[in-house]
Amino acid sequence: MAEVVTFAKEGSVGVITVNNPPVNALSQAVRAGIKAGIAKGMAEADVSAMVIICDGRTFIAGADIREFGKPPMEPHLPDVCQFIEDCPKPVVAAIHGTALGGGLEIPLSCHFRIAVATAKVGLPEVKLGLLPGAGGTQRLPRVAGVQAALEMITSGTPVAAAKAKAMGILDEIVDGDLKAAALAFARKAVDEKLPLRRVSRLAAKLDTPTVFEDFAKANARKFRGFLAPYKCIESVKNAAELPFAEGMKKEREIFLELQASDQSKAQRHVFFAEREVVRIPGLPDDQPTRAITSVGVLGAGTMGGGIAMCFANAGIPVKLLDVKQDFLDKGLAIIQKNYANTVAKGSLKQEVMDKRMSLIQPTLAYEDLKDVDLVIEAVFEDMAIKKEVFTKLDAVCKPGAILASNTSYLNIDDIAAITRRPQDVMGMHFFSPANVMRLLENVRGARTSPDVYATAMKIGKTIGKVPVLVGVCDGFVGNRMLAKRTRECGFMLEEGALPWQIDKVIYNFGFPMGPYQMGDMAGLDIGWRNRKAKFSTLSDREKKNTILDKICEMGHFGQKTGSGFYKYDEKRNATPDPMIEELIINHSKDVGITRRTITDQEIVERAIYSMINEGAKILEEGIAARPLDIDVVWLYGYGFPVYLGGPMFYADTIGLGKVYDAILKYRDLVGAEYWTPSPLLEKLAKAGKGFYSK
Ligand code: T1G
Repeated sequence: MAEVVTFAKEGSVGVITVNNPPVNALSQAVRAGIKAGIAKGMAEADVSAMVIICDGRTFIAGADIREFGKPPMEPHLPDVCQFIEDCPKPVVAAIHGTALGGGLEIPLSCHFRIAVATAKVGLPEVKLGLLPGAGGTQRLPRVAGVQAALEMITSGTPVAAAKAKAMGILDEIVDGDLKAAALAFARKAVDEKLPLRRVSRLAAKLDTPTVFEDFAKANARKFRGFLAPYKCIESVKNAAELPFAEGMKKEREIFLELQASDQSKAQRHVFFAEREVVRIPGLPDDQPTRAITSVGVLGAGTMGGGIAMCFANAGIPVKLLDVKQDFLDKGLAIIQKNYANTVAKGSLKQEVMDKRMSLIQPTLAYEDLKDVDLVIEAVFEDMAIKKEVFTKLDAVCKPGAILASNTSYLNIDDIAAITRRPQDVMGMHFFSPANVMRLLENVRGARTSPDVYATAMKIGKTIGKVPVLVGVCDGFVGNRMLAKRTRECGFMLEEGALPWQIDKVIYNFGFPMGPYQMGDMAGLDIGWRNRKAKFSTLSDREKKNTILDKICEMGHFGQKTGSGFYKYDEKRNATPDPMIEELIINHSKDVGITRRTITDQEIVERAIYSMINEGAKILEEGIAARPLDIDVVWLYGYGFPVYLGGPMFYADTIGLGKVYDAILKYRDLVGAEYWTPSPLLEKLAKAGKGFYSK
């Protein structure tokens, strides 16, 4: 295997080059190689200074995350950093790409730091449920100040080189060849006897005496439920209050505590899952795909407009078709408003908005879709209409064009069957708002060809989505599992819970909001329409659970009508509605259920374990290939808390044995019709295994 770190002399400068593709992660060999390089430069009399630089597309992108959870191997990164800082000869870090995590902690322990203008530097450890564990929380405040360090470390967001220079992190922005500039800087440091800036000897400037409390308070909502951000604040506080060595010692203790935490294990799982999910088991990574250079979108409504924006944002021209001009006008007006809002917020330039708008061409004529490579239909959720649309598309679109439906639950195989090209038909289920939500469920039909769904996975990534490949069933993966949570929450309303209790429990579990607040926001009429559409498939008890029907029959659809499960003031602030409480209590009487106290724990178990059990059935049926597919659906489509890793990872964390026992408990309480353990879950639980530890 090629050496991951080399040492070479360029005149009197020792150049330490890291070459550990794909991102120069700080594996044990890289750490040892850097330390050996510094030792070599120190020992050789004709070496007067050193440069640390990287081959490949980026400077070091951090510790090797794959090593976490394994026994730590020397040399430990904090020690390598200290070794660099203590070097009596100038050491210059030469940065390109993204210097992240340990990849910034190494430069912070160097005496000088230079970068190309396109470089970015950051400490993203918090996104992995960690904190910078090699001096980042102690050195960054010393060069950039406490407030800036708190912002960088708790957000994990990298900063561009120019801003990093202004913050005092970088000494120079380089034009032209980075290595040549680094050699020149190193020689200058020697010739001009520049004092070696050892960051650990600087003081961390406090912006205000209460900066830490103020920062924690100001970010409470964003940090809700997370452990790591607060530990980051604690460690930066140590940098301001303790001698460097003590601060480092405490940083290490906190790092090890976080690394061992369930939250960090979950967040590291998510990091790899969102990269693994686009790989389709059984298909080679280089599976041929079809070129998508132009797209047609049918339906200029909320979903169609959002989908059109996704492609325009990626520079792909879109033909947006609808049946009436005023539908098109309305749709384009909404798209225009969405972009204008982003421009107004300063996160989109006007000329970019204009370019994107120009890429979206409205049309009333199917004929205009004859040359597109992909069509995504987002018309009314009615099978007859879908079949009519696909018949027309099949007649108009060129051979090889992919025809996709955005349906959230209708059967893709039935739609494909009315075309002459079932192998080119699939589902591409976007989540509302389509231009914002990152999840894309790519639904492969029984006859969809592999290169078609491989194309959908690839184009999904191109437009910035996290695509998950799923199979055909009612609700695919996300909505099928959501239906179980909805059912159980509806039953608990009948049995003794109230909407606000359930919402509080689900919110405190870590979701952005509870199911009833969510329903009021989306519009109860949507759920009501779905319930009526599926009424024949419901069980007797579900049919008799008419709480939602009663609320909707009064015209209470939620925020948009001023009341739903909650009452809303003019600012849409929600308060529990006593009328709803009375309606629910009377409903329990009507269906002969004696209300009882429902504990918060029961709410968590019935809402979440019902989904876990359904997820296990989805795995058994092959609707999802892996548990990580299900986790990614819930993380990116429904706001499942990332620090729990998704429903299947969470199940492993609490233990499938515990989940299984609870399922048996609810089978006795609620009925086997709803709570029969999935055979896969039962087998894994009895074997003491998990979905991930087969
Ligand atoms: N360790 C191991 N593998 C990594 C990795 C890492 N740090 N970063 C990326 N990879 C793999 C990734 O899994 C993928 O593998 C391939 O590289 C390309 O990545 C002590 C403790 C650098 C911005 O959190 O943000 O330092 O799927 O698809 O879109 O204080 O990777 O091809 O097999 O993401 O161009 C802190 C994490 C670590 C940075 C590049 N650093 N990485 O994005 O490519 S903790 C991070 C990224 C730490 C110290 C602490 C991105 C990227 P595969 P990719 P990309």
